[in-house]
Amino acid sequence: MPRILYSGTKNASSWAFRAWLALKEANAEFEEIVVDIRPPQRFSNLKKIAEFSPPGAVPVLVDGATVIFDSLAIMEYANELCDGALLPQEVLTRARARSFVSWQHAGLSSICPRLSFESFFYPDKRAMSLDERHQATGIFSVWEQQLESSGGPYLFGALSLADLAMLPSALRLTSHMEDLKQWPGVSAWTAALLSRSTVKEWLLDAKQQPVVPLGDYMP
Ligand SMILES: N[C@@H](CCC(=O)N[C@@H](CS)C(=O)NCC(=O)O)C(=O)O
Repeated sequence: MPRILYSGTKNASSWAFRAWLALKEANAEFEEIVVDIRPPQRFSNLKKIAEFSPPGAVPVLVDGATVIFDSLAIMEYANELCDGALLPQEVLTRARARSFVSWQHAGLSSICPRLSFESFFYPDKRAMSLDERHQATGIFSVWEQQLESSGGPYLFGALSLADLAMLPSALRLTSHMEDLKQWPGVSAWTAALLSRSTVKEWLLDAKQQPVVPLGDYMP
């Protein structure tokens, strides 16, 4: 039975991006159906998703007769499909990697809704407020320390779900900073992620989509 990922508009759905990336990096075969989540069609499209998936949101993976909803569940399933290759093998390191995934899944910081995933694709970026800059630099310091302790190139050495979960936030936060001189590890980490063929494939498509404006982008 086929495996179908109901994904989202590529320059608007960071949750779909995470699930899609995990499946691709696990070398899992799947068909993709992109659900247009831009208003106004967003509402009718998501209503159709709600007919088979309780949250009525994307991403959703339909694997045979099983509906797997929520990006985190799909990412964990992708990891199992590749025999755990997307999480560290050592139990404590694995728990720590899951902390990063959970931190992101729980919202990471109040900066994320204000600098949405869509804003990464805006040709003109607004300046961050002092509070946003403070929050962003706090997150950068955590990434920098983690990269230092693992030795890189990814948060836990080899690529893991932690990198895939954090990538959309890393893109929007780094793209709003003038430079990353203070965070050489973060700079190398984002470059390593951006050079992966899976990431390139999603972003190439995302950059071809019409920009999705959000009214609350300007402070
Ligand atoms: N916790 C969910 C969040 C999914 C989510 O919010 N998806 C957005 C698109 S990126 C959506 O479909 N929103 C519709 C809604 O919330 O009604 C996940 O990780 O999959």
